[in-house]
Amino acid sequence: IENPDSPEAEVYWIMIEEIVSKIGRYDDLIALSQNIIAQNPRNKILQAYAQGQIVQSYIKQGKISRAEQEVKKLGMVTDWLLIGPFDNTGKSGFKKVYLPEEEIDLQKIYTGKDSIQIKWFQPRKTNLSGFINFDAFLYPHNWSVGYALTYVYSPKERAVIFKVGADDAVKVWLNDQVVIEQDLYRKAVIDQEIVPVWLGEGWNKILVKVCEKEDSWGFYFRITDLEGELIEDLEFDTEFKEITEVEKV
Ligand SMILES: [Ca+2]
Repeated sequence: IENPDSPEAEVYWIMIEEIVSKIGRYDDLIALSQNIIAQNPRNKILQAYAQGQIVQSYIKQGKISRAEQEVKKLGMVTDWLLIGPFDNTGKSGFKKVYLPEEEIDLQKIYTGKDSIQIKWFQPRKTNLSGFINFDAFLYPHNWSVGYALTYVYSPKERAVIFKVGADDAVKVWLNDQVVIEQDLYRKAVIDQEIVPVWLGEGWNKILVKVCEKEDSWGFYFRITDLEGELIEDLEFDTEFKEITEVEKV
């Protein structure tokens, strides 16, 4: 890809990715990806795809510590509490307001899908790629709804961009305001949804709802500044926080 900012670049990239990974030439894919990133393209989606490909290639090669180093450059949010499953029979769950949308009570036991007793919990170990894999932690998987919760601390108020990819339908609240709402059933790719939001000074609450039909289930979540660069001074924590009312834009 000679010019990463050309409109065709993303299409070429997806084709190249597919061919090269099919024949298992991960070193070539890593070199190609590094080349794109080194050109510092204005096309930040392509840059993120390339960085994601470096991570995936190292995972496929079994180079776990390299993958861990590289995934840090994407700024994936991996510190979450989870709860689920709630019911999504016939894709009915997206519009249903389950209790985690109305209250956060980390000790309370809720009644989920099939009358299962569930509560918020911290997953033991999240996926190396930054994908929050609900399949690994919530059961039953099919026709289910899961929630993830985290708090992000910003030392000042500022505009940032939430970049989310989900399998399948996804809804995201920032400080109890809906900022992403996508009732689509599809595979997760990083940066499917890109939305500028306003973080308040101090702790901010992020709640993610993901509805599942079948097969894989989960989401990617990362935060960048408006130029697509990582923000170094954000902190994440899953202990309950009272959110003070912040002004929204
Ligand atoms: Ca799915």
